Amino acid sequence: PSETDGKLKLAIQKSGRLHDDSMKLLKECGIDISNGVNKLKAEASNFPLEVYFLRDDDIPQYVEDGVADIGFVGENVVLEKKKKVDIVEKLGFSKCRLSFAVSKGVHYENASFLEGKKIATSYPVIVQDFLDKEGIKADIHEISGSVEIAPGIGLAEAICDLVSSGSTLFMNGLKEVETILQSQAVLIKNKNLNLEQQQVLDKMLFRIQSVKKAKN
Ligand code: PRT
Ligand code: ZN
Repeated sequence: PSETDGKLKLAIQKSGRLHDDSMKLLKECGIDISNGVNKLKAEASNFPLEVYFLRDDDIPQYVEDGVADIGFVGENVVLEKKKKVDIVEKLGFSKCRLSFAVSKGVHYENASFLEGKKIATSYPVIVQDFLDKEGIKADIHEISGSVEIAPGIGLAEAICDLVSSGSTLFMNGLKEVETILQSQAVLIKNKNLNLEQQQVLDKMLFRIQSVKKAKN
């Protein structure tokens, strides 16, 4: 991590499902972020924090490299990217699950259904880990979006995708059959924070925990 004037560098999503709740959490922690979000970075006016706005997929790498000291990102992304960062705190927003789904008419009893099948997913690493653990051999097709259309166009017999309400699966004639990960936004940190950076992080964590407690 760089040693610039004791400011902690936080990476958050530039736009998307995590962005608003990430900004809201900072606000609830009493941290005022001055400039708009069209910029790459912004500074807190009343806390030693600098905020970088990035694609969520890039956040684990930036934190591993120490370009950012900490980040707010989905646990699903942290596990998929397999970067060397520490998960410090669950943040309580962007809750979802990573699940297998099949066409609604298909009979699925357990994971052995997947043996020899084609699986479409944007999470090949997490899916492969699951298959290995279950001793199942299957053919993973990585696709970056619209995973839920794969069974309908004959690309795969099963998909593994993020689910929150379940309505996307339903609208595509699919049913959720197996959950392999419960996810939510988490705070990750670089493994080599110096004492000063760790102290700022501790101060921030204390506030985050107070915000979470107030909501329960
Ligand atoms: O541009 P950038 O790369 O930063 O963003 P992105 O498009 O990759 O990610 P984004 O903003 O879509 O999601 C960011 C994070 O939000 C994810 O990594 C998850 O941690 C979290 N999250 C929570 C979700 C969902 N809920 C979710 N429902 N991410 C995606 N979905 C999608 C899902 O893939 C499916 O297409 O929503 C659909 C299912 O939703 P339901 O409600 O119909 O079940
Ligand atoms: Zn992304």
